[in-house]
Amino acid sequence: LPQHKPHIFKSLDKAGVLYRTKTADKGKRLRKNWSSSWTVLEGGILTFFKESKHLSSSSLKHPSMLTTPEHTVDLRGAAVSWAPKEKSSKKNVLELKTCDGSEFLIQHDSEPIVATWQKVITDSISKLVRG
Ligand code: I3S
Repeated sequence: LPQHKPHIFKSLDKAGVLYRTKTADKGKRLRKNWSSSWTVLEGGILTFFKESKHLSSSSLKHPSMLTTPEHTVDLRGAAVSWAPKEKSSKKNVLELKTCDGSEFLIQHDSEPIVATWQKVITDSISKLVRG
């Protein structure tokens, strides 16, 4: 895994599978479309990769599909918090708002997993503020 490309993983903060949906794009509300996603936090950027159902035979023939980000979120000026109840009927939901008016909901059935993501995203945002 990381051994052959250590420079890429040097500043990896966290990675894992989360459930997520984008709910706004530059201020425009979007219809929710929940899906699971391989999620990577690295260097102030949160990247949601396409979900594992895309790891089909075609993606094995075209390996670039395996690494195509679906959303790349710049955390500079972003805010993350526990989502208010009315945002979703799901449990353990985080709301991430970017400075350009995009919004995401992030969820996992495990509370400690979501709490850990909240902490690492918050830490990353404050690191960006400090420069
Ligand atoms: O905020 P909403 O509209 O209750 O969100 C639900 C919808 O996105 C729904 O899809 P349809 O609009 O195709 O019915 C999803 O299946 C639900 O998961 C969404 O609600 P939750 O409470 O799970 O975020």
